[in-house]
Amino acid sequence: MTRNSAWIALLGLAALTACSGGSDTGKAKGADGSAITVGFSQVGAESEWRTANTRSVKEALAEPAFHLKFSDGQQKQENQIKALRSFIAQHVDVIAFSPVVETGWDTVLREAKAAGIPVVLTDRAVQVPDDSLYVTLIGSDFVEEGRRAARWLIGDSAGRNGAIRVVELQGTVGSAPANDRMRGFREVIGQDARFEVVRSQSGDFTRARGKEVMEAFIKAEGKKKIDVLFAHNDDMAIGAIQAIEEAGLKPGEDIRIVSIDGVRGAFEAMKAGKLNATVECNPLLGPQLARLIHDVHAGTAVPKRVVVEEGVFTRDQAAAELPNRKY
Ligand code: GYE
Repeated sequence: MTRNSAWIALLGLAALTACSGGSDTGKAKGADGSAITVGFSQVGAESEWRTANTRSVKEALAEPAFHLKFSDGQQKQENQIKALRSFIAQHVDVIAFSPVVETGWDTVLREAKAAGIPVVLTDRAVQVPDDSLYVTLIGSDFVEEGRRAARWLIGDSAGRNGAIRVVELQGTVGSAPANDRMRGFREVIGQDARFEVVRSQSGDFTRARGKEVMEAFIKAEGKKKIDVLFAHNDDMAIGAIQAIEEAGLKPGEDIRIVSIDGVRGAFEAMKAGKLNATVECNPLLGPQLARLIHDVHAGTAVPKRVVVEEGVFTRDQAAAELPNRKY
C-alpha cells in the first residue's frame, strides 16, 4: 500500500508539474514555449521491462511539449555512442540515455558537455571519473533489489537445514543492474552459511539466453541438486522455467526461483506456481523523466539521484495483484 501510494504521489507530482509549465497547451515546454528536443538512446528491446520502459518514455516525451529523437542501441555500446554523437551534431536541447554498460562513456560525455548539452541518465548508471558529466540519474536502487531477492530467499528457507545450492543468471555483463544485483544478493546471502552460489553466468537479460544458460547449468550439475535459481530479471527466469520443465523438473518446487522486475509474465508464472517471487523494478519512468528534463532544460536545480520506490511480490499475491499490473 505504501509503495502504491508513493507511486501515485510521484505520478501526481509529475502531472502537476507538467501542467504548470506555463505554456498555453498546459504542458511542459522550453522557456520560450517551444518544444524541447530530446535525444534518447535506449539500451535495446531485450526484455518485457524494456518494452514497457520504451513505451512509457515515448508517451511522456510526446509532442507538442517535446520533440523526441529515439534511438535503439540493440544492446551495443558502440551503437549508443554513435547515437549520442549524432544527437550532439544535431544540437538537441537535452540528451537522455540508458547506458547498456557502466564504463567507457567518458569521451562522449565530455563531447556533450563541451557542446553545452545536459545529459540525464535513465535507469542505468555510469562510472565516470567526473560526475559533472551528467546532471542526474533517475532509476531504481539495483543493490537493494538484489538484497530484497536474498531476504525473500532467506525467509522462504526458514526451517531448512543443510546446504542450499543456488545458481545465478546474471544480466548483461558490465551493466549496472547486473553488477549491483549480484552485489546486493551476495551481501545478504553471505550472512547465512547454508547458501552457496554454485554457478553464475550471464544470460544477457533475455529469455532465449536464460533458457540456454539454465540448460547448461542443469547439465553441468548432473546429479547434484540445484535448490534455487536467482535470475537478475524475469525474462531470464521465464526462459529458465522452460529449461527446467524440459529437464523433467518442477519449477517453483524442485527448484525455487526468485527474479527481478515484476513484469506481467512473472505474475502469470507465479499464478501458475512456477515462479516463487519477483522483486519489483518499475520501468514506468517516463513521467518523472519528462519532469526532470523540463527542469534541467529550464536550469532549475534537480537532485543528482532520483530513486524509484518498489516492493516484492510472491505466489500467494499473484492472482490478486495481476489485474493491477501496469506492465
Ligand atoms: O531489469 C531488465 C532489463 O536496466 C533495470 O534491464 C533494467 C534492466 C531490467 O533488460 O529486464
